[in-house]
Amino acid sequence: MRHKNNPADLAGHSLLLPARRRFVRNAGLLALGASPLAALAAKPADGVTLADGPRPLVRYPGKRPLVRVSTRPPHLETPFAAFNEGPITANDAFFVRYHLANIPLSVDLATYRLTIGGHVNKPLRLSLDELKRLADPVEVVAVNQCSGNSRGFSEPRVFGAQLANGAMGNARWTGVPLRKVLEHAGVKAGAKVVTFNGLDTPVLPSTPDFRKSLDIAHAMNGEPMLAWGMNGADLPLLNGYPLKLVVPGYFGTYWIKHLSEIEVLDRPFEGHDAFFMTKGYRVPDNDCQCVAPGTPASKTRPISTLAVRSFIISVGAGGVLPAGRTVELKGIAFDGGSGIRTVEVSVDGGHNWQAATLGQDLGRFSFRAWQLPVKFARKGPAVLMVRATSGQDEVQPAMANWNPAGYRRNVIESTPVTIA
Ligand SMILES: Nc1nc2c(c(=O)[nH]1)N[C@H]1C(S)=C(S)[C@@H](COP(=O)(O)O)O[C@H]1N2
Ligand SMILES: [Mo]
Repeated sequence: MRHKNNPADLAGHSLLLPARRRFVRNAGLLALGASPLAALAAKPADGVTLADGPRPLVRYPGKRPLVRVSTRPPHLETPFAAFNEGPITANDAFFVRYHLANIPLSVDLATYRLTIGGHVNKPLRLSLDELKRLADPVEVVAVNQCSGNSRGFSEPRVFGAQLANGAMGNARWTGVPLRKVLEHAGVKAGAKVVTFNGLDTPVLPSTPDFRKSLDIAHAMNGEPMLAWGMNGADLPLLNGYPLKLVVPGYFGTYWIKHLSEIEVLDRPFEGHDAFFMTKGYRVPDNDCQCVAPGTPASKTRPISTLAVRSFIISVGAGGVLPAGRTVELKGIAFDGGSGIRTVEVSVDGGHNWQAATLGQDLGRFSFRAWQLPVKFARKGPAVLMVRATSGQDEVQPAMANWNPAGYRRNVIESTPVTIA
């Protein structure tokens, strides 16, 4: 059976489905503007029709029309053309992903508190203002990408939300390093992992809460951040207002939204609460994080860093480019934190490659813009391709790596166009 509306990112798990009923009650509030824009509902919003059918644009509070993946809970993709606006993704265009139907529809800062507890000397209970005063604010530009971004192109198909390429975005995050907050609480010797939870909850006790964990060394290395600012504004509600864990270089699954609870453990994170670490969001435990297409993975580990990727965004599949004139091809590239070394473009289906010019460096966790002027001599069909190499010499594969959950896709993209 296809899990057409299954909100889970998890291959083959339908346990979250009962959570829908509660959302129906909430839907009237949050989704005031969520009725599909009638005129747009019939045709795909972004030229992509995956096997689940057309993907209409829908409008939610604080958002421009986004591509609907599912509504309960909201799962929305950025229309791909929005990436053409520059290497920073606008807040109102940023994708939205939830696992649990009971999501906060508003957060009152008068009562909101972040608790830090567990294996610490001094448990903390902080208002947002207290958190902001705890340390000097820092900023990082970093890509938040869903593990299942582009999953819908997996061949053979895999379970889970059938995503195209819009479950990613790049923003300037403002907050305080997680390390500073943990230092204030005083992590005790023997600490192993730090767990994170947000204000959204499951409807049924049998549904695990959405909690994630980081090893203590990672939590303390200065990179993970508790962010309240996104591109100079408050976080949009749907992206985790008032506070989000930002884990630069790591997949979005770790970036807990509406962050309200941090707990330090002196033991491994296990059991029902650890479902999204021990059962979900796992990849084959090997270098390519892949298996032969259609086969199960015998040994898995939690997903971690982003794979190197690049996209052409100035023209999409089926686009038309002029012959005999210079055309500026533009796009983006990113990886899990070593930065982008080179971007190469082919306009002849992968026979010849030319180096593109890289745009401004916004930091090693950011989208890196690229551009390349090209001239097509002949009219007719052409296949454009783009391939990035990371700072640690990771190159995108020519053939897609496959795994049962469709995670971490980073195959070299091909864009068929017509030269006219
Ligand atoms: N509280 C909470 N945080 C969460 C999730 C969630 O379901 N609940 N989903 C995670 C996943 S899998 C992704 S891809 C990102 C998406 O972030 P965004 O909705 O801000 O784009 O949020 C992460 N943080
Ligand atoms: Mo995700």
